Amino acid sequence: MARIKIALIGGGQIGGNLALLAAQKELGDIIIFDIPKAEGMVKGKALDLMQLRPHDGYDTNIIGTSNWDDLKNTDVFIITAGIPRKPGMNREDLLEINLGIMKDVATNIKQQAPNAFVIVISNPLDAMVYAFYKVSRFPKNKVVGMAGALDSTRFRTFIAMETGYSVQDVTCMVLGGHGDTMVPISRLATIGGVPVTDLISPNRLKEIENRTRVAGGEIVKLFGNGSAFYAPAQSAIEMAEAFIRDKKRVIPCASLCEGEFGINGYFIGVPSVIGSGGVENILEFSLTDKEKSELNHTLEAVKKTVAETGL
Ligand code: A3D
Repeated sequence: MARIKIALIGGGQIGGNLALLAAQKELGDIIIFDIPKAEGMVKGKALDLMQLRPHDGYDTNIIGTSNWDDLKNTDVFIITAGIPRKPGMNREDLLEINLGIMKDVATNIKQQAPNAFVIVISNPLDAMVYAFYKVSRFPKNKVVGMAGALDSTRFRTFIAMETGYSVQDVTCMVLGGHGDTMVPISRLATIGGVPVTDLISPNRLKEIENRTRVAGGEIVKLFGNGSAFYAPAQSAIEMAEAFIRDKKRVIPCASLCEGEFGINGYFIGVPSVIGSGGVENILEFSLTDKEKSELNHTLEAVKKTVAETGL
């Protein structure tokens, strides 16, 4: 079988880490794509990564390019093209610039690889994945946004930090849009199967939920320039691996809802099954009245940003 071809559109902070993680997992051959002005940078990153391979013997090829023709028949795209936040900005402030970039990227991907599976990371996430879907007209199962995977791993981290127990045993999910209105579902969070609600006081849990909602901003403030990249990269790699290895992972992702959770026509964070068919299913479950109203609130925020795309 030929090796899978993975293209990273945008070779910046997240793009570089995506390349490293994809190489270490030997997910396939990797192409780091960026604009002509950044071609030297992505060629350099590719060469540096090529020289890392002999240590552990990763048999994967990595190239950098700004030529769309090199991306013909790519199997998996992960898109980070665009600009990240600066302190004081919210994700919606990125819309105008990143929308123009996403339209260009979607048009080119459609031309080069109409059957690919596409993971969008660029912000504002829920609107960017919607824009990619509208412009490319890809089937809905082949387009997904990475956000819930990251928001959930942040929630898991804070619960593990609070209790001192292993992150490995913390499971939880965050639904909704990738913004301050996201919905951490504490009711279903567990540590080794034990409900978190029995281990952490309601007030403390609320503080952890709130920290999760603004966790991206906490890092933006610390960096002073740019946003998180290690955990976002790993979150997207989990999704790409689920597709490439047909793992049927259940991961909160921005998937197109057509009636699920009462949502119609919007990409928003919901538990999604990812396998070789792309987003193969969305797992619906009963929400409490409070969770329903929080999900409606986050949906309104997503609708507002999507409306601003004019698509
Ligand atoms: P950065 O390091 O600036 O990398 C972005 C790269 O995109 C740069 O190298 C640009 O040159 C490149 N680029 C710009 N225009 C194009 C184009 N037309 N084609 C190809 N490449 C282009 O940013 P980053 O990697 O830190 O973040 C990338 C994006 O991810 C930003 O929009 C962030 O806001 C977003 N982000 C999303 C999450 C989510 O959880 C959804 C988390 C963190 C960052």
